[in-house]
Amino acid sequence: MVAEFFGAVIAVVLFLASILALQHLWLTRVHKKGENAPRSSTSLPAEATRAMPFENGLGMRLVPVPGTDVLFSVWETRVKDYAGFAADDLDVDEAWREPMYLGRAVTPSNTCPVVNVSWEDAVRFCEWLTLKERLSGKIPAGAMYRLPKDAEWSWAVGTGSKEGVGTPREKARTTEIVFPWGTQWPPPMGAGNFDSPLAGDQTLNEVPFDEFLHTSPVGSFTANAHGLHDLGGNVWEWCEEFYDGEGSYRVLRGGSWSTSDPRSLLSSYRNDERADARNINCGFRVVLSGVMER
Ligand SMILES: [Ca+2]
Repeated sequence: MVAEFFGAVIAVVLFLASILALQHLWLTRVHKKGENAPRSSTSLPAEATRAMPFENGLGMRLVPVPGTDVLFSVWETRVKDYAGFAADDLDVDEAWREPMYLGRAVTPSNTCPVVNVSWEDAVRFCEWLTLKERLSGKIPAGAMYRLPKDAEWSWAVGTGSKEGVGTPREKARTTEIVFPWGTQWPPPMGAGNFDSPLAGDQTLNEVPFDEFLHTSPVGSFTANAHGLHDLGGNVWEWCEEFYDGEGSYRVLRGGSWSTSDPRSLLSSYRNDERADARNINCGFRVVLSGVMER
């Protein structure tokens, strides 16, 4: 009888402790999300600023980036954004749905960046979104969503003013050591979602660099000077250009959750991939053109 009583007491205590632990986890998450969410937004794209992003019909937030005449999405395109496209277009390839790696979901929540989308898929998403938002009056008739140009992405990451002319492959040959977070190597904690171990630093070999096994919800890490999240890490981001100026390979920038090599994380680095290839570490970010005065 006494043993049963104490058993019941222990069960109740364990139950309460687990409730408290869950509540703490939930509060931590909410707090973290709140820190990175822009405080206000506008429905008028031409009036967007860093402090007051344009919010489109999918709830994407877009901000101006000096040096360009486009608005940049502050986040990579999320699973839930892409799901809207897939619901409207039955020809969309299914590889983006619940991709797995090493027995775990690559995109465990619908606010993670969508992966397994080719350059061609991303371009079709932009065309779909443009049409949808023109019809609903969210954007003017002359405005258009598209992938960032390679040079625009450079302005976004902070190297735009330093780049000369040339193909993306040629521009990748810079010797300057600058990463999306600055000049430190290894990156400071909280700099982004990368892979562990980070090559070149043995002290980090035993320690996961971040809490995420694969992709992380967009906005989990601090924004850069323009208000953009995850330029370094999380997923590689398709850009509009050909890697060599022509051919069948397109540019990818920024590294991913599976990147640990310092060279691949340089702001100047360009990855390249066939326009029809789908990878579990590749996604994209959109820009909105045609709404700002040059
Ligand atoms: Ca990225």
